[in-house]
Amino acid sequence: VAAAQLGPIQLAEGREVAVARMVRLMERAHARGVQLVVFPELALTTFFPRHHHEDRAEADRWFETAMPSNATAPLFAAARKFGITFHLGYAERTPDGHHYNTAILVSPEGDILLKYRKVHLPGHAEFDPKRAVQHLEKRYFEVGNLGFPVINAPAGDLSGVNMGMLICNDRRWPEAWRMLGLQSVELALCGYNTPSLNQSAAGFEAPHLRVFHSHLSVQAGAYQNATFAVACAKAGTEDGCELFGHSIIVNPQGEITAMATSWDDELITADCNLDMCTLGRTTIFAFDKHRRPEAYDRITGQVGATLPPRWEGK
Ligand code: CDT
Repeated sequence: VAAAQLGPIQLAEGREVAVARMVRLMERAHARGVQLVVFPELALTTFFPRHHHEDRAEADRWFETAMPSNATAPLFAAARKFGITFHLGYAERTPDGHHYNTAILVSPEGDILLKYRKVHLPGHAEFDPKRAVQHLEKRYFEVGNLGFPVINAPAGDLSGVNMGMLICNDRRWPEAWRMLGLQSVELALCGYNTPSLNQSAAGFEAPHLRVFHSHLSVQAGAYQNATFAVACAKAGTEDGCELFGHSIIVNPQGEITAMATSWDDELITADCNLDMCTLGRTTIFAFDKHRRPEAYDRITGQVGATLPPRWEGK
């Protein structure tokens, strides 16, 4: 598998610029024997939720209304030519006018094997004057309505791999990973766009910890659900805002087996022996033997945290 990290895509650059770069990455992937390529979240354009459009309809220009489209057809053609399965993140506008932050998994034949719409939308819905850079995902996207699907589908030499998807902020939520784990996921695919600086003006967070938290989340999610994971970033300075890159591939032990080191277009690859998923799922994380859902009622019954009762003394 490969994570095809993308360097920045500037505001003025059209989809054809990004797609041409992505096709070049697929050529390189093919030359290296890769069978499945993961592209980032919202891979076709700049990370537009950093820009405020008072009129939401103006943001429609960032959304795809068809997949494939004229602009994305070269990706599908390259997949067919090279026999590569690929994962693509993009902004989706449905025929009935709904807007989602979406990812698809596409077979070499061009079939959409799986579609996922982002559930955990970070940021805010209204312009925030305290922020140097906006993060308006809650303005432009609706919460995904497809759950966390996993599909058993052919990939490369294998007739069936259990594959599921998360998108960016989802990777920080153990509930999302567990939804995949409960469907025996073997390969979790996740695209992301994460700024190097926390712009919420709510306290200092060192840039190196931002990368650490991203890796920590993916490594923990992979380990606790006995799955491989590919987390693929957009990287570098886009519209003056820095995205931290550091794409990784992680094995079911939670180890990083490949990591991007540039802030540019970069292909990282790793071999995934799916037998490695067996140890975790038959021993420490044998869900059927050890999970206790009757004790987890707060996980689905509650959104925010309550306060614990006060100890009253003896
Ligand atoms: N794209 C995305 O989900 N990014 C978030 C950053 C949120 S900062 C408001 C992330 O969790 O990486």
